[in-house]
Amino acid sequence: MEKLIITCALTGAEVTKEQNPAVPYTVEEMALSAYEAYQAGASVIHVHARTDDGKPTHTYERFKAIVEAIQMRCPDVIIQLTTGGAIGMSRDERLTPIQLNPEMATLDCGTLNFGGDDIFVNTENDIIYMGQFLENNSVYKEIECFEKGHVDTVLRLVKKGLLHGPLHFSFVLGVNGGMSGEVRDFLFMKDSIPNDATYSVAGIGRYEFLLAEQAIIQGGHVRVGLEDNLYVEKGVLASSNAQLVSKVVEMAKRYNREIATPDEARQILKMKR
Ligand code: KMH
Ligand code: ZN
Repeated sequence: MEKLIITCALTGAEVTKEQNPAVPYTVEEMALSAYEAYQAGASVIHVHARTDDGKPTHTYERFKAIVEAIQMRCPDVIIQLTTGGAIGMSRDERLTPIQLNPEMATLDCGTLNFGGDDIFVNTENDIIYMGQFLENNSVYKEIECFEKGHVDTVLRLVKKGLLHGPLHFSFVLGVNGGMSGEVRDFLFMKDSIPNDATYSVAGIGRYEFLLAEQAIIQGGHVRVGLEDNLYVEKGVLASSNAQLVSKVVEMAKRYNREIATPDEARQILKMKR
């Protein structure tokens, strides 16, 4: 089996220090958290930006500061910038960090409820516009699918020649409003993508380690991190992003899956630059 690519989603846009004090906000906190996660075994760091007091922000300057601080501590790690941002941001605002010419970025591939009154809007035209923007700038896409209809949309757009491979999916399962993260949900998603596509699984909340284990067994890849889940086990807050990554590394050892370095991850994902 291929080596395991671990992505660490440091902070997202929704979770707060009130929920878990380890959630990073400042540039320094992000860089340190990324470094610890990288040391623990993460080869990809998924980045959102926050202001020092924790509000989601999506400015070029803030992303630049975060990217430079992470690159200083771990020069070879793959930095994956979000184009999802936070609920309510416009298409063009969401593409702002792409001005930094990142190696990889997310492309969210469908609209869904996001808890309460929130709707995470990704219309078909948004997907085409943002997807083509990434392709035209040679930014590797990680295709975020929160339910099976999102996978179908991507495959249809690829068939029409509007989006292109390599196809690397991220199944984000367990969002309030999206598909749940039971094993059968994951298997359905995994079996719905082309044989030559790659995938990673991000289980939200209590699904994080259940789905990490499934992905390890099935030859997929894994995303963990405080963006997705605040607990290292039921009722016990994670002390850091690295602790969540370490738990996956331990799990992988039990199934004899070796952990990919960033360069090995680039090869597995067929990233060219
Ligand atoms: N914060 C969510 C609304 C992504 O990073 O691409 C969107 C999100 C997805 O986190
Ligand atoms: Zn994200």
